[in-house]
Amino acid sequence: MAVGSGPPGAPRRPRVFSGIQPSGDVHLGNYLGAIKRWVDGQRDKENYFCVVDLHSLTVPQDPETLRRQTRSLAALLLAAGLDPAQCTLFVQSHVTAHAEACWLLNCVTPLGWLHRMTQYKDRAARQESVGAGLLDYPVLMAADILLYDTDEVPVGEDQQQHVELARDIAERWNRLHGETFVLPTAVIPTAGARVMGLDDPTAKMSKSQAHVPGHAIRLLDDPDVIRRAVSRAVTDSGNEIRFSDDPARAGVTNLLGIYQAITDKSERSVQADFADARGYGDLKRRVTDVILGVLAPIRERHAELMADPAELDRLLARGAERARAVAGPKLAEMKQRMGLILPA
Ligand code: AQP
Repeated sequence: MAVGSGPPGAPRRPRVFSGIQPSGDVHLGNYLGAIKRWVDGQRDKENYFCVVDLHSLTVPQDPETLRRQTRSLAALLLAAGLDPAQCTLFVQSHVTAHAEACWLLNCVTPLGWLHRMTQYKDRAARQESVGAGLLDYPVLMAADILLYDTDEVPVGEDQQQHVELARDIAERWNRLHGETFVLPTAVIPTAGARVMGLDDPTAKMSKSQAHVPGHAIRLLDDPDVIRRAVSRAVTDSGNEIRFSDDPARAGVTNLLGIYQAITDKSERSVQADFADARGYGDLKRRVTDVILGVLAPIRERHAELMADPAELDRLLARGAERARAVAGPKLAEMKQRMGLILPA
């Protein structure tokens, strides 16, 4: 069955859209908060997954590096288990409707809504000069989501506010221009929604820090690098292996959370798995084993896919074609509702 279609007369399957930026090195937080959920849920829904290269341009990029990382990320998503027969995988800039829809949505989005976004405030505070694109980032994200009549947006916790903004923009547009958009909902995983840095378990594991030794587990890291990073992860001076809300025990809770998100177990059964563990050294060894177990095949498959860039480009071209078939008519409807004339 073609992606996006169902048997004639069947009810519409829930539509899923999510994206990931090709800037920086993809880390375990990106995998557990987003990619793994995309892979696990792809059978039952109609899925659109996007390498959001236009979003990456909101901060300066080296062109050659960005091109390399865009292909590498697409290969990584396939290596992690996205199946082109179950989902539409494409590069954002290959579907020009995203940038056009962003402009139309800009014209109905109050500036104050954008100034309130916490990610904008955090990132702007870290930069000397702030481009308009950084402020506009969530409107482009709203365009990504709304063009596909998306019901569900599986993301990590840090993106929840942006999905809520997309919903607000959709509601405002529907009020001003008539019912056009489905109102999307963020789907946040119960485990892995916020993987914390190994070097500082009070701060989220983050791409912009992924180069700092010991901060992140990058999906393509060597097993030895991963072993070393986990063995040096910040914990505390105790020896009790259980989940806790105590900030002083955030390191152990983070390691248990990683183990839980990978194994899909409940907190109770994760704690049972460690009932016989001898101290934090044992905890770290077992967490390393499950991480390596899931990442080793991904690394191997990624290398195979990268060895055939022409096939990868063909897959992405097919994905973009399928995405255009959905986004194009929605953009035309937006233009028509705003009073633009369509070319003859
Ligand atoms: N630490 C995390 N835990 C769980 N989920 C996370 N995500 C990001 N960090 C974590 C989720 O990964 C998806 C893709 O994110 P993105 O492409 O928007 O990522 P980013 O913003 O480039 O990456 P970082 O690491 O968040 O970068 P920094 O912090 O450097 O700006 C999203 O669903 C996101 O929620």
